Amino acid sequence: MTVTISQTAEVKAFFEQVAGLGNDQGSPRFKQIILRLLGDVARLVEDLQITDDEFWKAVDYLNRMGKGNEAGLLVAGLGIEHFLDLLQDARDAEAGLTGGTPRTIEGPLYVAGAPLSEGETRMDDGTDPGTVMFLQGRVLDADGKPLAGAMVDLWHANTQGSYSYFDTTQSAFNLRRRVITDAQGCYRARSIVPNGYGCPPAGTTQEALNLLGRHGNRPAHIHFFISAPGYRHLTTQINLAGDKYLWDDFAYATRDGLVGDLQFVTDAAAARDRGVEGERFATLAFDFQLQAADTPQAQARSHRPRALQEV
Ligand code: MBD
Ligand code: FE
Repeated sequence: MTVTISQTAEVKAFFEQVAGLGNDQGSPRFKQIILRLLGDVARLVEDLQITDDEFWKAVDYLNRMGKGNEAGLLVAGLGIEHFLDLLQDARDAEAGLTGGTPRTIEGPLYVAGAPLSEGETRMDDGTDPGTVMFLQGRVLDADGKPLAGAMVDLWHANTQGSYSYFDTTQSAFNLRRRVITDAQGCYRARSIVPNGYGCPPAGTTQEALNLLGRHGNRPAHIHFFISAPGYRHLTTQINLAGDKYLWDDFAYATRDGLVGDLQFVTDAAAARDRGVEGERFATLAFDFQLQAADTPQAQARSHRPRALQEV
């Protein structure tokens, strides 16, 4: 027989006391969340008959996860960050907010304060021997009208699948830039073709994925924050066609409408025209379409705590 006590008046009253319901200090919202969490954890422990060893292993896991700064990676790998997108999509559909480029997860590797330029930029510092990539496109409104002066804030990994700042061997802001669209709504970036990301093999996220029988890889991709006054902030990505993980992404970020098709060019004259050494480079064209903002807050990204690199 499974013994349960979580629904008894005594235990409920105890958790209410723990959650601060008996005082008028603190935050009512935080109290509400903690009360719910305590009750749900208690039910989980009872229903699955969580052993002491399992419980304390989980507590130790959380300590180790935090020490490795992997909480953001775990919520991506467990599909919770993607679930938040699905929930927002459903709320938008309910509210009649449709159209535009689909959103997808930010992930844990953004760094604020990247170099800012008008119209075009070069993202790589020249040290990575990857294939040169010319990325360009337009930012459009819901009717397809080009938006001049939009902010395109983009970041991606190097050919090792690593991101500058988190990979301290890369130069500051390598492969991270902000570009303001020109009068035709265009942005242009010269960079290198990225490789997919893999979770640190010895980290706590991979440890959990192993117990789920899953890998920790993402397809090659480029992240974007797109914003413009009067329009709804867009967090999204281009995931690259041809990658073996395109539709087998450990973070579930690939979505219809967010697949980018690199065109590889082998042409010595064209390479020389573009200032590329050798004869091979790649191009990628991708337009973004923004919804109109229905509130001022809708124009801004979430207040998720993010890394900020001082220069
Ligand atoms: C990444 O590069 C990423 O985009 C996500 C979502 C998670 C881990 C690494
Ligand atoms: Fe990423």
